Amino acid sequence: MTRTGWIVAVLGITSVLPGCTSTSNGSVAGGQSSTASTVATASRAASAPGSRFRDCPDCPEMVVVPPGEFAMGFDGGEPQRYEGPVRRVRIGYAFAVGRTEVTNAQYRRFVERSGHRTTDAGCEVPTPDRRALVALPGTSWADPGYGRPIRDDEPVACVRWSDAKAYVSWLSGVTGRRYRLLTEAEWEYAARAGTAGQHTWADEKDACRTANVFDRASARGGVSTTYAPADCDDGFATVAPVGSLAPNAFGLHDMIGNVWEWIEDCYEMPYSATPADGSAQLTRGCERRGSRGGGWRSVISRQTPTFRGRDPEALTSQIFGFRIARDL
Ligand SMILES: [Ca+2]
Repeated sequence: MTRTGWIVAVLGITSVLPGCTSTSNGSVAGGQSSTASTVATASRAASAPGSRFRDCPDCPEMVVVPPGEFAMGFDGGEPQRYEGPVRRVRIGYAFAVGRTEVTNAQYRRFVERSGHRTTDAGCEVPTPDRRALVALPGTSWADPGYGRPIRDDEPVACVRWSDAKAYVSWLSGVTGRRYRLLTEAEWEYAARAGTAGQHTWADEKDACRTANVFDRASARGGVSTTYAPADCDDGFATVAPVGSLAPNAFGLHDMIGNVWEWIEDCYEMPYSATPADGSAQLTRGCERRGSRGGGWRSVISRQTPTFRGRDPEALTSQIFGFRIARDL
């Protein structure tokens, strides 16, 4: 695991944020002025790596991620799931990434205010013998089949790719800012936060410091699967409230683990003419969309920055949610 110098440089940066954007401690910076000087100041502050902001009191908290270059992918992977070839990607712009996955409270607000219609097809959960997945009638984002009520601060789950797209479209409308899903390259860049190689940790025993995975806590809590738990203990048997574990070097929580995160790209394997500038691949393999990062019930070998989930847009799964990005 290696880190580049500029990542060290962004750590610990705090900022005063622009206009009526609220800061991470909940206060409101600036007044109502719209003078040119205020806007310029705002523009500089908003692009400082590590800055946190919200575009409204109820909006997801965002973190500014710096431009950079990285080696994307891994020269290996499961059969039929090659994660390479490793390719150089240069993201020449700063952008903002949700500090956490989108929460149940945030998603509920969207549904209530927009009137968005969600699916009633049932959410995919494991069968009792854990050997298959079925859409369980009556389950939905409001009841993902945990056997208990959801918490507001848990990541929303059981959302389709199209639900995630509807959310960012709605949020863009209410804030006047361009919210969107992360591209596959942006997601991997943000998840790596300067780390290189197949994993974001040097040793599996360290995975649970930053990632809620299928682990000893899961086994202790009665979650059974057909694979062995990770050799660590994150303290959460199932889904965890967002931000419960340590952030990565960009200040982002749960990039690995907790819930899988829908991304913008269509799934093409292996990478071929995939853009190398951070933009999305939207022309090939669009019968499936990408999902990244693993989840609380997933095998540890898939909890990497390079493993590439691929699923139909209409899939709803108990372990699938999303994270958002915003242009600066
Ligand atoms: Ca866990």
